[in-house]
Amino acid sequence: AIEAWYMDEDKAADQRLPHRQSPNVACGTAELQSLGVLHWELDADKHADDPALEKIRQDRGYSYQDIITVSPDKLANYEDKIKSFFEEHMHSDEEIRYILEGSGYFDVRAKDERWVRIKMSKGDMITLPAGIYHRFTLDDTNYIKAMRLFVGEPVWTPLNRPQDDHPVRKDYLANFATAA
Ligand code: KMT
Ligand code: NI
Repeated sequence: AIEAWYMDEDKAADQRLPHRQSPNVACGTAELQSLGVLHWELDADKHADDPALEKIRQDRGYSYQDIITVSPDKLANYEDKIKSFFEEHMHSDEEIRYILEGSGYFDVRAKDERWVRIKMSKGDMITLPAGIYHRFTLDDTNYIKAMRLFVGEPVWTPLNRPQDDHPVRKDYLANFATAA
């Protein structure tokens, strides 16, 4: 199941650590939804033939899919990729990931600029809306295998912050981030 929390401010510590505040400050489903972040829990062992996954793909128009494995020995240019995943960025389209094995963290910016860390593990599927500032890191297991989905031909290009004048960023702010 997905769990999310507001991060601590310890920027010196390893990005792969949980970075919880103490005591923990949870970020619930309703709050994630208000940022435009949706998630589902599926049976990852059935991902090759799963009516529940098929329904989500149909409903949301996710016509493309592939599988990415992020680990030191499975991903080409691992160090560069890890670095760019963790740069704060947005995309002009949704970022959709379905975790098949392993685990990792997606961090998203909440309305007040605080980071919310979303723990994703096997069976968790998430969509980040176009225009939200976010980043990704492995956790200390250094391994994740995920399905990437997309509406139409995929565009993975990260648009690093700041993107204040990007129309997709403006749309995002109009739709989500200013509504309390
Ligand atoms: C991304 O865009 O940040 C990734 O694809 C990370 C690996 S998928 C969990
Ligand atoms: Ni991204």
